[in-house]
Amino acid sequence: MAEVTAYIAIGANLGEAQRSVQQAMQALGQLPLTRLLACSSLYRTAPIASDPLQPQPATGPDYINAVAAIATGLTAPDLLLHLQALELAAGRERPYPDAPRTLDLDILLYGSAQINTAHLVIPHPRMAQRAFVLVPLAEMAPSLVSAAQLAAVADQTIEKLLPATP
Ligand code: PH2
Ligand code: MG
Ligand code: MG
Repeated sequence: MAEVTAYIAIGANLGEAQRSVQQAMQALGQLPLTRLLACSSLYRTAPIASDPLQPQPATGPDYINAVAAIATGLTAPDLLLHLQALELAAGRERPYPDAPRTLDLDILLYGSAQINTAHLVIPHPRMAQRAFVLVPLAEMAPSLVSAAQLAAVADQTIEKLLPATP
């Protein structure tokens, strides 16, 4: 199968979050049929509720977020399975929606694929609402994010923590 460029959002806000994000970047490059192409800087971000209609603001510790670009021969469903295995290996538990987590790995884009199944929706359906995705993605792939998209999330708290180290 031909290689596809995929963008993966990485997030953690439990345990040694910075280390988890950096280790996840390395682990992505070691997946079968996969090379790490680029990593964004690491960002510290305030928690955002997944459901924008949720009445309570999101609570919990700040996140460390980043985005990685990979070239992969894995299919999108196989890539998802590998990401879930990395999350589990990092001690991920899911006690309730948006619970603080040791590691979250979300497929943002998989080439130009549009996928809509029960387990996988690509492009990621909430990426355009999230500064913690758009800002690191724009750093790595400016053509994928418009100025209007960045302006729409400019009220969200995000601070660059560490420069990119692939
Ligand atoms: N992930 C979520 C929900 N909210 N907020 C921030 N700042 N960073 C995240 O990675 C994040 C979030 C669901 O996966
Ligand atoms: Mg997520
Ligand atoms: Mg996730």
